[in-house]
Amino acid sequence: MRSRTTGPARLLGTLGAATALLGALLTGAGTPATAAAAPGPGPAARHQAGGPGTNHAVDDPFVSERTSWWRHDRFGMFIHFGAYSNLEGEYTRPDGTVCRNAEWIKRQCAVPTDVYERQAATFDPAAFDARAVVRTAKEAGQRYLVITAKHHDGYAMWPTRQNRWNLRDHSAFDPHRDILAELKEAADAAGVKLGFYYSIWDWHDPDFPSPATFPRYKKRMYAQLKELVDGYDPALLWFDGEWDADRPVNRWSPRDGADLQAYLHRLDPGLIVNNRVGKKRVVDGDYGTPEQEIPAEPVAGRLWESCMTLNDHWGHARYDTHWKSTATVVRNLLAVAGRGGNYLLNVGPDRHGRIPQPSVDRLRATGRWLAAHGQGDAVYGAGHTGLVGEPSWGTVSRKGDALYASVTAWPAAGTSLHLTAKAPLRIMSARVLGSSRKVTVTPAGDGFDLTPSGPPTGPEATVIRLAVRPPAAAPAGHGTGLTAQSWANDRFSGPPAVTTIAPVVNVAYRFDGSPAASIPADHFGTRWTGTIRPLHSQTYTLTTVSDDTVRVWVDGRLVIDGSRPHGPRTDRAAVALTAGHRHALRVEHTERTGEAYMKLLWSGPGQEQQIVPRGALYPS
Ligand code: FHN
Repeated sequence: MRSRTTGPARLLGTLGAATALLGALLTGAGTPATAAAAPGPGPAARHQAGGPGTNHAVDDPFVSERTSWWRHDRFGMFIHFGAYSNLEGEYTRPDGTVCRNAEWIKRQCAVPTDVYERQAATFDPAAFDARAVVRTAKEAGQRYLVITAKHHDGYAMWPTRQNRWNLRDHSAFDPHRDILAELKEAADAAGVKLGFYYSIWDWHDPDFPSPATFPRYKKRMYAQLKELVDGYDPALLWFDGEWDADRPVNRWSPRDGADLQAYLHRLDPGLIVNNRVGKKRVVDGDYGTPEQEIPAEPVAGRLWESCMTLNDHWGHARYDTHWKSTATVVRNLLAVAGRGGNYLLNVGPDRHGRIPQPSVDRLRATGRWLAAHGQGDAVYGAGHTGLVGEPSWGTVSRKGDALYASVTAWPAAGTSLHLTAKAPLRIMSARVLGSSRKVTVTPAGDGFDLTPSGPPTGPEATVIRLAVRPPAAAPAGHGTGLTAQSWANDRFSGPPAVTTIAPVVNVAYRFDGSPAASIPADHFGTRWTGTIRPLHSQTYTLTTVSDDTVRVWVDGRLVIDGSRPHGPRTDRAAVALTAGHRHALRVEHTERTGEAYMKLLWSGPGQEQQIVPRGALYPS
């Protein structure tokens, strides 16, 4: 976030035994990059596009300071609140029939625009209490908030100067109030991060539908985002409405996403942005956004956050009483943390601005569970271990030298829970959080049997804290990176135009960048050579994120072959490496035309996914 006072913001007039396996698990699931669309709007003159020599990758989101709070906090509150909330999920048509929907009610119920605008003019969320909202999030253990600043209906929840379709100029709400400013003030006071949801797809803006006027819409969108960043200093922006849609046709392109990301990071280098800033691809934004689902394992090549409703609607629907139980919420949160993700759980305030009591009750109960017996340690600052397999009886997260086995299927008396080790591992002790009952740990087959005694501590989950001694590691490396040779052609022909030492393999040239100012943005190639030195003897997963082509050799063997030109995608290879040994490494990337990316990550038992760090890389 911006290094500025963040006081009340006011809008001025902002991984058992390693198996020796060297093979390739090529998973080239990818979608071809779409052609570069028309350049984005001419953002303000002072924000020039990058151009040749620009690498838009500013850091590794898996380990950077910029994302550290987000990766630690794990659990956020989503708030869907807008003009649609005023209808509370129901629209009675002139013929007396009732149509039900929440935040999509205007479109799904074919509410005529003038009728929708008239109802919005009566919107008066006078009971919206920012401190109560933040208090509810804190009590839930939710450490960041993401509120809809503008949903698909285009209605702005702040006093934007770009139109009069907003809570200040088009409602019955007190024109002296600004709910985003109130929320910013309350969040700052409570030490809770604030983010804004912003829909790219806009059903209301008259310039959105036509190709001729879409640039004018984008210019207004940039201006609104600048108002939000300058006026409220958000920690993150949660884009949505990026997909190819109709009514109105959504012309948002990968190029638009690239331009917008560059613009936002020039506005605020500390900003975190989700993948819907572009087209929800592995190269867009800082993290993926699976919705109403939890990935079965860590997501290749990127951070991720599952967003979910508490009932079945995002916006308020007064008839929807299908609430998730507290146990479901807690178990979802533990599963998300154990797979290295975040959980963004939604509330939909009613037309008065109040969070429904059933939401508040479940959120408070979740917070009480997290606060009890240190059970929150299984979530906050915890992540994917890789040292053990994910069991059928629950989930396991890791925080330092502790594993948190969160049991959701408690064993019958005298029976045990099996934990498969994926690397040499010693369990030094085991105890149930919230119980003095004994837990016996017995080496068994490919891992350990945990035999607890006594009953579970509750219906949500019972957490067994295992103090572990992870596999011995080689001394830390002092690598300086790889030799990087780049050519102004995609055939590596002739002498390289540029040779440097690249600390890591982490490039996002997008549409306008290239390895050097002397190399044009299309038809170039880079070869990284040197050695990679792991700390552990184990099977690592090497993951590449690339566009247009990639090849990776380890100890002279081709382990990733993405030589057919492709759009942004991930490829993976399982590679056995020896602790402290310097394995020969060669990576080749070429760019034909359009956008270009190349990242090399690793993960494995006890190694959370990250871009292979500089200390493990040595130049040829
Ligand atoms: O269309 C929206 C929907 O209304 C809601 O905002 C969700 C929340 O992530 N996002 C879109 C559907 O993917």
